[in-house]
Amino acid sequence: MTSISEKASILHRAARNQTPVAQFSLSENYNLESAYQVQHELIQLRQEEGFPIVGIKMGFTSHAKMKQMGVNDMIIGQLTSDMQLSKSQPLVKADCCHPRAEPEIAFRLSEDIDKPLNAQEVMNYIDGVAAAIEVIDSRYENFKFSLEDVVADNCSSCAFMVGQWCDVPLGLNGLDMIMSFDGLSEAEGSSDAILDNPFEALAAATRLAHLYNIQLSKGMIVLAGASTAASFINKTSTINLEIDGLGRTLFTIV
Ligand code: OOG
Ligand code: MG
Repeated sequence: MTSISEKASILHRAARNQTPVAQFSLSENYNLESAYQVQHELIQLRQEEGFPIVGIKMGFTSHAKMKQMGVNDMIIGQLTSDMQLSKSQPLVKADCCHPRAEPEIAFRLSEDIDKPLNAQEVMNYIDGVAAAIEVIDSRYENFKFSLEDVVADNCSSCAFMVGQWCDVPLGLNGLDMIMSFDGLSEAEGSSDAILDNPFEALAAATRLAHLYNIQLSKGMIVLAGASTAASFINKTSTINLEIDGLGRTLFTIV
């Protein structure tokens, strides 16, 4: 049985050395509560390296993602500054274990949120929406995990790129999302795949953040979760995401 702190330091080392480890759940039982405690300690280690929290991410908000990973519950993870790719900054593949890309929608918080809100209410707490690509990279061997394992591993968070912020539209339904690898369509989805309405993902984020003591502060970025299954980044050198009415974002891989 490994302690909370041991799990956090094993996962932190796995990420920093690009060496996946065995899932904890194969050798012991632990619950979601402890898994979130591991996540908090893991994020603490990143902060001690000088990387503050810049946002949060939702996971498994679409059927495509749940089916791909064999889980059926939503999860929340935390994004630190070292994960955010700035404009024209490439993703360094050698810094990852087995990265995958996901087409997402990002929100920017215009105020602190300290209570659970519904999909109507959250619209008053954001001042920007953008196309975003998330790079996930499980620190577990073969990208396999239980719900507790993936929560402990900060929901496989690795890197993300956010496009130009747009004004908040009244609705985010029916937007085509097309992710291309080197100019060829790799994954096509609709914003409807994200809980039938991406604002629902933001509402779910306020609930989970409240439940697991994660702060939502003004200026933070919230990733709503992928609308399609994730795609392995193998020999790809450019990833582009185009969303109807929200513009595009892209980055290169070196
Ligand atoms: C967990 C992260 C899921 C999403 O957008 O659904 C996620 C994983 O699949 O490794 O980021
Ligand atoms: Mg994601």
